[in-house]
Amino acid sequence: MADEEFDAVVIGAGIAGLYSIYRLREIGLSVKAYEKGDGVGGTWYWNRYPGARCDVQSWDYSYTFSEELDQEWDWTERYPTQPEIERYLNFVADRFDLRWYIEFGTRVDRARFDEEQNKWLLRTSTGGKIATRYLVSAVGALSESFTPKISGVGTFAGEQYHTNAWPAEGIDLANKRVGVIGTGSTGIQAIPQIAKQAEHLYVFQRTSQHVIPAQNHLLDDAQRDELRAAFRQRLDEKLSNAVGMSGFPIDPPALLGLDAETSRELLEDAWRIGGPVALNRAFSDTGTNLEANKMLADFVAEKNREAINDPEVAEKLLAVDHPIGSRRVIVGIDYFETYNRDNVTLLDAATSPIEEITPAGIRAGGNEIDLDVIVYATGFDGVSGPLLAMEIQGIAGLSLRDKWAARPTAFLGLVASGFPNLFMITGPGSPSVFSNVIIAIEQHVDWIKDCVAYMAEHGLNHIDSDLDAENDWTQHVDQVAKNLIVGSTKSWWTGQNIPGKPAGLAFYLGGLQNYRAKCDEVAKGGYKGFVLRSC
Ligand code: NA7
Repeated sequence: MADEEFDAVVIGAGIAGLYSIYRLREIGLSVKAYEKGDGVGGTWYWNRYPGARCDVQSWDYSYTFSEELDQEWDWTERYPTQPEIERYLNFVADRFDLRWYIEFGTRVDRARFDEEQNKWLLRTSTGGKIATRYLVSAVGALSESFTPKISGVGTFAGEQYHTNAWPAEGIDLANKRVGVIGTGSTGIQAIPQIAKQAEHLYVFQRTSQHVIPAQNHLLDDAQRDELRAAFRQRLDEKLSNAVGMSGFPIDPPALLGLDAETSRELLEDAWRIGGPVALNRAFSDTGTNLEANKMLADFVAEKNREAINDPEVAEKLLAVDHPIGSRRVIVGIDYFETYNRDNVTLLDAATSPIEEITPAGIRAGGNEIDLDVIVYATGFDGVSGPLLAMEIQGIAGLSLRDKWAARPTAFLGLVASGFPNLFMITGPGSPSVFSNVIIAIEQHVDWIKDCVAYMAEHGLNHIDSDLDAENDWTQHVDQVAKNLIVGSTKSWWTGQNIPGKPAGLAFYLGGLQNYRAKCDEVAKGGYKGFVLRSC
């Protein structure tokens, strides 16, 4: 017997969870959200490491469902910091009275679909037994952290932290020897800040990265007013392009087609603007043509080289083995300059791999580095990881882990066949964080809300995806990616950052606008590809 029953349960109170509560309440459902953290924010609640900020511009990384909200909120800088985004999400929760529906400090541990009742039965970490007709996973794509299994980890005498579980009160790094493992987006944000605090910082870099300086800046009132006035125009722009961002170049030229002077001028212009969108999207061919891609990568390396004093260090930092954009392009702030500090040492974890953790520090390439603190900036078991962290059991007792043993799949990234009435936001095969995730989330949630409303209107209460439709969609996801450079390198985008995880592109790369059109077409066609019925 369930203790409580709802029309819809939302798992997570981050960007997706908050918006789901808002929309599902709007159509009159009884809604409850469970959130393992003690506050709202999801990713932006947990990732409190020094330097944490979003690599999407603040005015794009904002909900669009309420123009009033847009007009009322003041972003202070171009790329918002974690504390500011957390404040924003708290503001949203209060502004729309959403907190009331959230049970904090409560993890959903198990979810079992009961075919007889046509309901999901949940068990929470606080012992709650909950029944719900619809289950909405808003667990986020990057909420299950990954820490590599390194022998001796338990013997270390100092402190160890994953960036995703940074204590809210901070860590005193003064007079400490700190080792950072990992140079993805997180490491590259954290390293300059940790370097300012630590006695000495050792960076264990296994793969060097393409990094584009953010050219971050504060926003003044005039800029904010301009952004506010252009709300509608910016929204139209976000809805019309592949990545859900405004100010996106509409018809960029091919880099290979330009004479040397013009291409240099455009590259320099994009560099001055900063951030990945300006450079990565300034040309039509850098995402598909390896020669054009290399030209762009060479330009980025040449510019970054200017920031590094020591040519040997520069070589290690800039010898990137993968095309630019084939994994997440990283937005940096003072990253390369940090290696000019006397208290920062770059270690090559590719040629001298980390062998073990010892009581005194890290042994790599035969050398032992003495440390007081080890920071794991080693990323996430992306997209499927947070879902599989729960025990989810669908039709005929099939576990989601077994269903996804070969590859995580779901029709449109929304519903995995055999797991009816479980809607996934940013699920595998959706555009998810490949685009501006807040716009992707709004699209997903709006679609789910419309679908549930349609079912109610038509006396239906059970939705599953058709296995053939799901398989066709997965094939389509792969087909779309075939000629693209993006996603062609091993990373968390392909699941290959996790030993033993099945490889497979986690995202639909065909563009958010095209994905939206496909979802709308499916809905208009009576939810073709889904099986809807009444139980
Ligand atoms: P990422 O991008 O997955 O980066 C993880 C980093 O950790 C990356 O540099 C890895 O090197 C490194 N890593 C992982 N295991 C090891 C071991 N055993 N030894 C050395 N180095 C290791 O995660 P982030 O948190 O930085 O970013 C995730 C997303 O958050 C990002 O894409 C944005 O969307 C926001 P590798 O490259 O695998 O050689």
